[in-house]
Amino acid sequence: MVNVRDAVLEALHRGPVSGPALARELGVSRTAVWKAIELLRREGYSIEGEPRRGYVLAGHDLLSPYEIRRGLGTAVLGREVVCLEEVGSTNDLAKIRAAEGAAEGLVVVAAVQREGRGRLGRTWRSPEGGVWLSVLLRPRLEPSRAPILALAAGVAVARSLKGLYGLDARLKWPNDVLIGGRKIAGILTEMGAELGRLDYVVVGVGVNADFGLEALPAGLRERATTLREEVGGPISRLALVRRILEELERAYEEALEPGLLDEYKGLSATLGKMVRVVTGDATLQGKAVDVDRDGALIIERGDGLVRALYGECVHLDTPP
Ligand code: BT5
Repeated sequence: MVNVRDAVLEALHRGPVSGPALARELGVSRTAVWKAIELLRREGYSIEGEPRRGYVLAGHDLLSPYEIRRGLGTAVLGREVVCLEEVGSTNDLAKIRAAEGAAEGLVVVAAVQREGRGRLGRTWRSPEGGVWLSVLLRPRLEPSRAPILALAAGVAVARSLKGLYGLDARLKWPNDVLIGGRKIAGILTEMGAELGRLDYVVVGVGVNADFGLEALPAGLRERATTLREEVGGPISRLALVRRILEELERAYEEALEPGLLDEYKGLSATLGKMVRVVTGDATLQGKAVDVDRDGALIIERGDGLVRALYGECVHLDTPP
């Protein structure tokens, strides 16, 4: 038996259609069509009834597994999609699902995160209107090579913002995404390893998308920006989620090729700058001169070259 709701939704996506025509096409009663329309309206779809054209699906930005997967150009990412109105952190949920054995390609999306996380125990503000998502990967990689996936994710987000909005995103090492020096997106990569083997990598991506700066705390507004501010109009989270998944899949496939690292370096806002990188026990200061194949930042000091594998990077010649 056809699921009338799904069939009606699919038909509405194709274009305006009258109730009687829909009923005929689906082989169900007009009441069944009408009930499906009401159900979809309650779910949040805006469906107008126009005298001549029939039912018309108006613009919407619903984050649902069906909408995200519809026309999604990926083979692996998004094989399973979980959408939530609210969650603590999409990364935490993806990690729980990873431990339970979920397959590669799981995507978790939330409209709001109550406890969005940044790197090194920091907080990530995640108000309504943003794109907050996590992707589960199960790469065949040495754990020590995992950081390269974080760089690849940065490249993927930069490509998405360029492709959809023509914005010139730059990457602050390791992978803050900046527009005009202000942070628009952040990436949190977490891994699970066992016996020297990577079990999973969860790539969490947060993009300040369809909200204004006033939704962020005053202390962040100087250093942050959002797509709504940059583009000057509403942003479709749905289109952005799809694009990010497509670009993530592509960058993930290319992660081990030298071209990706070159592209990362070309997008870098850090290389060539004087930086200070605070790692757990050391502070490294000097000129950022390179990023190596493990994703480490190479810093030139008076006494030679040093590597920073992780840490908080501050650009010293521009305001942080
Ligand atoms: C990051 O950390 O930039 C990684 C952020 C990853 C967020 C995604 S959302 C989906 C997934 N689920 C999660 O729980 N997390 C991931 P870091 O480099 O540590 O930057 C954190 C710092 O950025 C904070 O200390 C603030 O200064 C600043 N910040 C916080 N929220 C921000 C926002 N919405 N926009 C710009 N800057 C922000």
